[in-house]
Amino acid sequence: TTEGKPILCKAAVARKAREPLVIEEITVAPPMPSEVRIRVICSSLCHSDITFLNLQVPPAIFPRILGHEATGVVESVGKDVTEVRKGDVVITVFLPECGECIDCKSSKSNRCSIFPFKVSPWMPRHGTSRFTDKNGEIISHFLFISSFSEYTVVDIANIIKIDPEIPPDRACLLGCGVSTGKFLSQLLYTRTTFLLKNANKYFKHILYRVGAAWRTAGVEPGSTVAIFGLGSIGLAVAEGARLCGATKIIGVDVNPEKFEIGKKFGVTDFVHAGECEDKPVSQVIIEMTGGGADYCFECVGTASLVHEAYASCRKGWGKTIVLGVDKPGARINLSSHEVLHDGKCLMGSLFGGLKPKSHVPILLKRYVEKELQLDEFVTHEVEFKDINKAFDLLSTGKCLRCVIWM
Ligand code: CXF
Ligand code: ZN
Repeated sequence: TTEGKPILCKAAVARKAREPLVIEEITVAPPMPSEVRIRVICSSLCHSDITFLNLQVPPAIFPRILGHEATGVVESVGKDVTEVRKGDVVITVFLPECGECIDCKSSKSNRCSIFPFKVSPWMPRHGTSRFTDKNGEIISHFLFISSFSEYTVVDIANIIKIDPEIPPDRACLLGCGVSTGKFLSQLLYTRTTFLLKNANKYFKHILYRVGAAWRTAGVEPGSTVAIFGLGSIGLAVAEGARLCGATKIIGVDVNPEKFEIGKKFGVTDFVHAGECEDKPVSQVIIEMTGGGADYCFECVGTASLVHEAYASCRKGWGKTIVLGVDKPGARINLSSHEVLHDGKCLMGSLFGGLKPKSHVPILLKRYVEKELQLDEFVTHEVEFKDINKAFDLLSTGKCLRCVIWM
């Protein structure tokens, strides 16, 4: 048994900014109290992995093991771990949920205050690394997960036990990007349970959509939605908006091929950014919606696009939601008068506002019941040794999710 001992294994190490990952032998220390060591089965690539590989100035940190959307098997557990045991199948989530603090207990928040989210090089609870290279040098963690390694150590606050029957290459998607976009449909679900006890099946379905829309981000039937960026997050948002009954779901992307795939998720109209005859995209959307979309979602991770999304939403009640991840420090430039006069709402949403431990299992259940799409996000898969191909595919926009098999 390897329990309590260091494990020698292979990991893809980010050694230098903008350079391919290097597969090398590393040592993974045993888990400390409340931590779990897992054997990674597979891991999907999220755009944040690329963003942080490409960082050349602080908070850039190298060497580092990237990767944060993973499915794995528990190899051993640290002291005080009762939630999972050796052999359990788990997925990782970058957002911690301790379940005990005032924020975890509140239904209004997904921001644990005991383990506040940050992009740290260390483990959340003990503030140290479990990885060393063959020269004994410390390797940094990423988003508390670091799944581009055959073995990794993750805090129990970042782990969700799943049904081992669920395909690992689908479950892993829910650790970050796809869940972030799915929040509309998730909220939809929680709203309905009590409303519908006695309704028949068909009626249930209708109310279930209506109730959700009414309660949450407020995407009501008949509303208009504009989605900037049709990657995994944007497409997941489109599906949520469709379930909420939005009638016009405008997808905006620089790649016109995204319209075809977008239709499968609910996109009804397409704006080809960069080809709008000198008109800003916001102007085009204002014309298409007779004054601005009710809900705009920035799903690219470009600060200037947040401004464009904000400008595209309707004065008086429009709501813009930032889901994309720009480089740390990127600024949004809004004039105080524009904000004052417009009367719009601008909000950010980490992990789509989902509470990882409570809500991800609901998303998984809905996937199993064929109510939510996951299969359609996986457009590519590669073996671990070819991990750099996944980076090429995603950074050139050729894939949605690429699964890396260990
Ligand atoms: C993101 C969330 C915002 C900071 C960087 C990482 N999460 C996952 O991709
Ligand atoms: Zn991510």
